Amino acid sequence: MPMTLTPPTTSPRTEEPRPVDVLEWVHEAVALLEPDSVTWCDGSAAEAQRLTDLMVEQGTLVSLSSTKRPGSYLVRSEPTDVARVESRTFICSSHPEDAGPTNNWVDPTEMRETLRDLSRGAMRGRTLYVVPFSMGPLGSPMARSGVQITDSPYVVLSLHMMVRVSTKVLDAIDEGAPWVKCLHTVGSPLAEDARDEAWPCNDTKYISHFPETREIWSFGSAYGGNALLPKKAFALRIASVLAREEGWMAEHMLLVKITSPQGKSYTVVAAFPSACGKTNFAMMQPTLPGWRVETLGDDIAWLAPGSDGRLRAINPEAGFFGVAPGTSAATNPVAMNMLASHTLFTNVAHTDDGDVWWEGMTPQAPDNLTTWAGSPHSASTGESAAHPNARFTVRLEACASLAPEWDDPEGVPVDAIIFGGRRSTTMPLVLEARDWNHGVFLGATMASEKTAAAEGALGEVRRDPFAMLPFCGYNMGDYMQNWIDMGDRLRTVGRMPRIFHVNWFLKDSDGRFIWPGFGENSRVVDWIVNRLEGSVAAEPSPIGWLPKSLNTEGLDIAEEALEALLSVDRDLVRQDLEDAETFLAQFGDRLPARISEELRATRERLSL
Ligand code: OXD
Ligand code: MN
Repeated sequence: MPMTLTPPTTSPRTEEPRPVDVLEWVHEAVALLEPDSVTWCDGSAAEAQRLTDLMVEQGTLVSLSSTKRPGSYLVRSEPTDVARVESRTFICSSHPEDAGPTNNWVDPTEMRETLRDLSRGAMRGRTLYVVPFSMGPLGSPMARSGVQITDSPYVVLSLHMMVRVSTKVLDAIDEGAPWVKCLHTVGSPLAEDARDEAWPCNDTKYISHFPETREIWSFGSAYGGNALLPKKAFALRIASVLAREEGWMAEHMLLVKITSPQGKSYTVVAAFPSACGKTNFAMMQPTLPGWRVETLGDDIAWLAPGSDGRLRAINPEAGFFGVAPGTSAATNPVAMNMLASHTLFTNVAHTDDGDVWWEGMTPQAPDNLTTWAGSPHSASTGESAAHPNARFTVRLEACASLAPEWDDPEGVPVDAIIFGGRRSTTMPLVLEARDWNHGVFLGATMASEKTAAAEGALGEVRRDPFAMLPFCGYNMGDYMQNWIDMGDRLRTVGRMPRIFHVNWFLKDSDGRFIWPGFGENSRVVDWIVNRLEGSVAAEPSPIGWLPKSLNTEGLDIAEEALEALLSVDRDLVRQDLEDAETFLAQFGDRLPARISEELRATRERLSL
């Protein structure tokens, strides 16, 4: 059983440092939520073991085979709680225009009242865990502190792997470090003597952000970004607000170190919408000889100008919460190796010999599978065995391709920024922006076909500026301006990263992918690095610089396929620009003038 303390309203202070304002906040939470007990977490291995034992006993965790998946567990969520719920995600700034047209806005006072009413007694019968954590290496000038309160031991165990949980954060807060309040409840009080469910949650869900007071309040879900508040809620939504105020950027980006055959290393960040292969790119095994990709992060990067004026990046997270389906020895061998042990799997299928399986892991589903929903799998019905948004949670350090700089408090200097999305037409395999502001325009007008990471119809194209549409904590027009301002700042003091756009997902008229992707994307990396080094020429197009050619040595690809990958269809681009223009119009006078100028310039180039 986990160690419990009596609620701090009555308990004496223990020897652990408990900053007064954290204590006050915990007291308030205890008075409102009425948990049975309070546990202050320290992120230790012993604590992880206690939580694991507790959840195995409660039936939340299923132990996997100690020979097939040592130290690993399977969790099945409620079928109603399987993904981030953007429709229940709110930005509660005082003024609606500060949340902007792409966020759900509710007045902060009203939202607090709603949440207070819902939360009264919501933790009855449960333990309230207090989890102090650092986003970024402890002590880094780029790191930020937070404390999550939660009644979900699954969330605590996940946070152990995903962020740096440490009581040292309480020391830092005690010494005055600012911190973000992350309050979470599954919203499912437990009646006395009632048996708990394996995945308690509530049909009513709110994931609410109060950017002005740096608070997050999440009710009703235990899944992913809804509940693991340091990730999307803090490191993107609240951090994007902090970043704008403090002159940096919080981005939905993977972060990698790329080394060329000549031994020169470059750092690249890339923003792709959810489930567009960020983890695969972050762990790429280049097929082109001599190239090496090392992983720094697969989802979030914080970028700030360093003392030398160059843009530097850290990964604020310490683990992966990746989409399992589609991951295989062919698509991502590094991830498969990383998931061999000490992994928490959520909503994958269970094999009869105590292992896990998901669609795409092997061509054929094994016999006698149990689905993510806990029923026998019948391949003939076409029903998927793993949920399409099934996840793995694992520490960064389990990744064999992890770059040694991953924990560097100074971060790494950024050489190139890549935007991209899942487009079956319109956007070529790769292009380079004409300059920073044009690159910002490409980011601002990015679009992608929908995937399972969020609600909505699969396949539908949506504009997703900078892959931040669900994650920007303020008006997206102001966010675009922050990008323009960063360019102005970097231009005067440092070396600017160059900006590119990629699309691995082009399809032919029969609906088949034209580009093989995965390790073959190293051919695109080769072009990008050659551009950085000034060693390849490029061809102008209305939407940016296109490769004149690509290194296709050893790749079996038809001439016309390559032509389709490296050219633009002006009619499609024109239609796309119209759609982008309609999208951008919603920002009204918050749309930066320089974005409008880029739109006009693109239209002009198209009419030439
Ligand atoms: C994620 C997402 O989980 O973007 O990373 O949805
Ligand atoms: Mn993501």
